[in-house]
Amino acid sequence: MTLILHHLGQSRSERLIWLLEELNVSYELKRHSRDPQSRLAPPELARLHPLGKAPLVEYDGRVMAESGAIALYLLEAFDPDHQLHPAPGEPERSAFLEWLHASEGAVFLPFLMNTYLTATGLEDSLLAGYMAGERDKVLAYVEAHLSAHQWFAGGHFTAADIMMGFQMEAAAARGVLKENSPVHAWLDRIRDRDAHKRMRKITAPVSCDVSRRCSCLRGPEGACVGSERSAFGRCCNA
Ligand SMILES: N[C@@H](CCC(=O)N[C@@H](CS)C(=O)NCC(=O)O)C(=O)O
Repeated sequence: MTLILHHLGQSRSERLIWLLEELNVSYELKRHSRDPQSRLAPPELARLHPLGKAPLVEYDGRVMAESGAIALYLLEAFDPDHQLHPAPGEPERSAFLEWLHASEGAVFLPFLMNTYLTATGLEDSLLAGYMAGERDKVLAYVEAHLSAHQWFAGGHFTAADIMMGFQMEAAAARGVLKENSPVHAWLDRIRDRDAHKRMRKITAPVSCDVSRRCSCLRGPEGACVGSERSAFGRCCNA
């Protein structure tokens, strides 16, 4: 039975490519491109799942959405020895679960809102001020945690690091991390993993010069008309 992962360029589906690479599971990757103007997912995804977002996984006759839920599902199916997810009752289980879910919850929201508020010219609004405060609080928590622990679950690399990776790489690329932030050393550690390197090769857009940083050229409607600086500082036209 083939496992199919639907991947959208520059999206959270990177997490699941990385996880599947860590697990050494064979899978089929179906790539989808964002609409160049709206940056939304193409209609093919809405034909598979009502929310029409990525990632989506097709497996065992089912279509599943939500990166965190998919990650747990894949771990239950393909990580029987609990190499990447502490078993119930293990001491690192609670931190593993907290960070696995915080990546889409407490951590993601302020960053996402910040992007939307800036894109719509509301960066000086009351809401933007509140969200900046939430983002700083979240980052301070992440930094305190990574000052005391090598990995998000504690002493071992787990899928919680994979889930947090997408957000922390974006934070680094946007320049919101302090120079002495312990997140930098953690980023070095995750980027040193073979499966992460394979994921980066798989996700690099074809028209992307990964060594060059570009600025986004915006047209009159604010839409990107030229090379766009992606969340990871790469130059992408895809
Ligand atoms: N909470 C969901 C979020 C899914 C989501 O919003 N995916 C974005 C990509 S990062 C997407 O598909 N955006 C395109 C769209 O909304 O049309 C998850 O973790 O999978």
